[in-house]
Amino acid sequence: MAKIQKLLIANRGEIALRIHRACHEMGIKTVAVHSTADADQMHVRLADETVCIGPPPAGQSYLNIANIISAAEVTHADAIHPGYGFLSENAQFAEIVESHNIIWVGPKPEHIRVMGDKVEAKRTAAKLGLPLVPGSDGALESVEEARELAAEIGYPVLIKAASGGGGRGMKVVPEESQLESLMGQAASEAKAAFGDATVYMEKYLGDPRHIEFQVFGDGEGQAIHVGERDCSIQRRHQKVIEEAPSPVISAEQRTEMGERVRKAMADMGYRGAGTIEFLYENGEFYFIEMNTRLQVEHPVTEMISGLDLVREQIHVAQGDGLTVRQEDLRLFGHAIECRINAEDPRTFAPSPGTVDRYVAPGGMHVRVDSGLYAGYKVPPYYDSMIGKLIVYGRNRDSCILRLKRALEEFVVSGPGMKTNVPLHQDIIQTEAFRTGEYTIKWLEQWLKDQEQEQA
Ligand code: MV4
Repeated sequence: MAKIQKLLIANRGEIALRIHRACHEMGIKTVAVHSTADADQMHVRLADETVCIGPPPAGQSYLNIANIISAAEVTHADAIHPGYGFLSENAQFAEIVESHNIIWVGPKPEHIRVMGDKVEAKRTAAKLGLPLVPGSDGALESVEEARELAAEIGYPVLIKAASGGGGRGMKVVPEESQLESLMGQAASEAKAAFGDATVYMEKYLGDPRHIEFQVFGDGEGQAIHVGERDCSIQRRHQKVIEEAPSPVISAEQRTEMGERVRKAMADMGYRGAGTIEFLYENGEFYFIEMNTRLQVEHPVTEMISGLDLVREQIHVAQGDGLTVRQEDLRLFGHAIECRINAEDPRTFAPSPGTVDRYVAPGGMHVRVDSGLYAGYKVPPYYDSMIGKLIVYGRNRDSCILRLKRALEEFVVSGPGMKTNVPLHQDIIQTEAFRTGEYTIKWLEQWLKDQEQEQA
């Protein structure tokens, strides 16, 4: 298969820069597409060619399929990388890209589609031998069916939207008397939000961790896993800090579950990067979803594996297969990522503005993925993440010491601009973070406690 000569980056911000960097290291030219609000982005300045694809609202630019395909045609780009968010998990976009004989740097469209439907995803995962949360085998057809099933698995149960994900359209049902009404609410909210009222049921896990495995397939039956990440430190379904490996997973558990997800991806003929998400409670893994894209937190996996995941994606997309075999992969040390957001560290209100001072931390084992520079104007139209700080250490304790030092060096300021750097400094000092004994509920509870103390 032909080598990619020129790749169009269908994204913005730090991930667009991340993709540009991998391309230039591989001798691939880049095309940056951007909205009118993003003409001054770092990756736009660095790209070989640029095309403005529309006004600031994403619906008219980064989600505008016709404009993006046109940009690829006029620049003769032979590949498109979607990054994360925007069109990255849009199976129809993937099909359109391929139908224009442009290489899609992503999974097969049919796999994107299957995993986008949470009911189909669970069915597929079960067939592939992954452990599920006890629950309905597919969609709930009636309240009677739901009532019988809930009695069987025991309350509390959770009603989820088949087209949901990211926590939208979920209802915890504490007892039978509330089942009918909450199931109705879940279905109508799902219909309003996703145009699909399909819901399913799971046993509600009270206080699990969110642990996800990085996987990669060549699309022809070869696959690898690159260990797990712990993403339990989150607020309102937005991850705040991620780390690899998880502080609570043993080498034996990693090998065992890693081999199961690797084999699952090999058996389905999965192509490209993927993430298998589990809830983890009382020593057990429960599959919940699969993401068919590169994720924000991929650098922590890169730090402990030495693998360049974007390079790997490009290799697989152009038909060169994976650069490593499972038996050649070694995971070593510990990595932690802090998402740096332009927001008030107390209220979480977005805080866009013009950066007048920017000093990124550096030194050994410190990585900053960000397109920031002094003079850059953070636009108000997109999400507030302006960069990521990723730090490596030989073990978790040394990683945390280095992270503290790196956060001390971080300077981002501008008139009226705030960042969550102070929040990260506070979180990493806590007992729960230091010991690694946190779950998905911990951050929100800790923030509440902090507010109480301030009051
Ligand atoms: C759950 C759960 C408890 N029990 N499923 C939220 C987002 C979606 N990916 C799945 N989610 C959850 N599913 C069962 N059966 C709790 C959550 C959940 C959660 C999961 C991962 C990370 C953060 C979370 C925050 C709240 C709820």
